Amino acid sequence: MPTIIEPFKIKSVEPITFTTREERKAILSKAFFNAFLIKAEDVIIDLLTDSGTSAMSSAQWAGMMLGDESYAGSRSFFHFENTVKEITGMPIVIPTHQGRAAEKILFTILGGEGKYIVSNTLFDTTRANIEVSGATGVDLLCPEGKIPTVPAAFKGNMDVEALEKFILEKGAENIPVCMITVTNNSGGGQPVSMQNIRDVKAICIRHGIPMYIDACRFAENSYFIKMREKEFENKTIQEIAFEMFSYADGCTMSAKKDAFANIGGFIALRDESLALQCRNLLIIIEGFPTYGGLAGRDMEAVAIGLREVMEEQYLHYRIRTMEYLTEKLVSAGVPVMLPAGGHAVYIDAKAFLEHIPSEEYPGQALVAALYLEGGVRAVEIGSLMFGKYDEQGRLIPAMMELVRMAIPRRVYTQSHIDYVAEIIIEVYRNRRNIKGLSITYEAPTLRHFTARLREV
Ligand code: P61
Repeated sequence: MPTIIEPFKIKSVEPITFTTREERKAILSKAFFNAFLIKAEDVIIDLLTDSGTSAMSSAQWAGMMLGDESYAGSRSFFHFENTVKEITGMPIVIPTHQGRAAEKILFTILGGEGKYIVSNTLFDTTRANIEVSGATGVDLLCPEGKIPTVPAAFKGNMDVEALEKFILEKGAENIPVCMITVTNNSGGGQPVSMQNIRDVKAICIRHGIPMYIDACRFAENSYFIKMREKEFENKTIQEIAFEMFSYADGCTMSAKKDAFANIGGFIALRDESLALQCRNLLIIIEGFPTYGGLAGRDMEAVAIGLREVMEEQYLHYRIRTMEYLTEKLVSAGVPVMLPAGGHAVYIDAKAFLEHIPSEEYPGQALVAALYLEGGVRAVEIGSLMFGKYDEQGRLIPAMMELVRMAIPRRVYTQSHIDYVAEIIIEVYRNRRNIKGLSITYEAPTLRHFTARLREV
């Protein structure tokens, strides 16, 4: 089979600045071993996130010029609204400036003390918005999703038995929403099957609980369904996505992922009275309902990107990138999440750095080592991001200690990916020399963004 090539040509480029190891050593300690505190200019390959980092297409850039910046009733809003309606089948579309604003609005209304929001796995901003409302976020991931190195087709699935049990235990009246994250970002970018979505929906209907989708990576999830669920092999991505959304009462989306936009998001809904409450809050914290914190040009970019992302040639290349990097790492013995996820490659830092306990943040130690070795910036998804303390102040570690290398969409070429593999493999060879870290400063919520650490 011929090489699967990038399905685009490069029209505009951005230079990479190179640093030496000595320089990176100083940069790392100035940034308190926190990759979020490193200047982007000091990064060679930036795999911190696939969020807002996509290269836009020439069609999107052209759309930006056509953006209608009217305060009310902008033409760009109707383009945006119609596109979301067509893809999701949902009649109500509320624009927000990014995903967490959609979450903030939804959970301010639906959350609150004594409530539980159940999920396969909530991403950190979703969880934070739920917890800020006073509600509790509950992850009910299928057992196979919790073992990084054992492959399975749909490791993002929700544990339906656990869901049923949880509802009976806490009472459906205390569970305002069940939210499925597609793909499951915190659990390795793993997909959720259509069958699982149907099963979860059936339970939700039985108990009168609305089901929502966190749709950031809906197209990547749809592609996995096409590849792995026989029933869908001849369906288009549009058809699969439409069916997925057909089971949902609503969704939130950060358009910074699968819409190839640098900013943007939305809530899509079916319930008019909930929409009214959402819009009232939107006006206070985001903006008028026909722009919700976005410029007209941003809404154009999102509308165009939402269609581009469903092109199969693109998704084929996109998913292949993750597989390609995963294969290289596996052949060198590096412990990675299997199978490859949709937007990122996840290293199992617990297995990579067996000598570093969770209390010394092996994921973050590996993030620091990757930067030092080759200027590659990754993100920890482990006990720094999700760890909590018990009453004695001891760390309650996260379920997994992962390091995510998120691949920005349409940004890096195969040689960049080859370089990343070489750096990881070199770090793996010298892994015994890596030291654990301890926290010297942390914020009360989402501490990983601003935490300061030092070597133990
Ligand atoms: C990411 F280090 N994700 O993956 P917003 N749901 C889901 C997301 O993946 C997500 C949001 C909601 C990011 C950005 C990010 O601690 C971090 O548009 C499944 O970013 O508000 C975002 O969408 C929120 C990186 C967010 C982080 C928080 O890289």
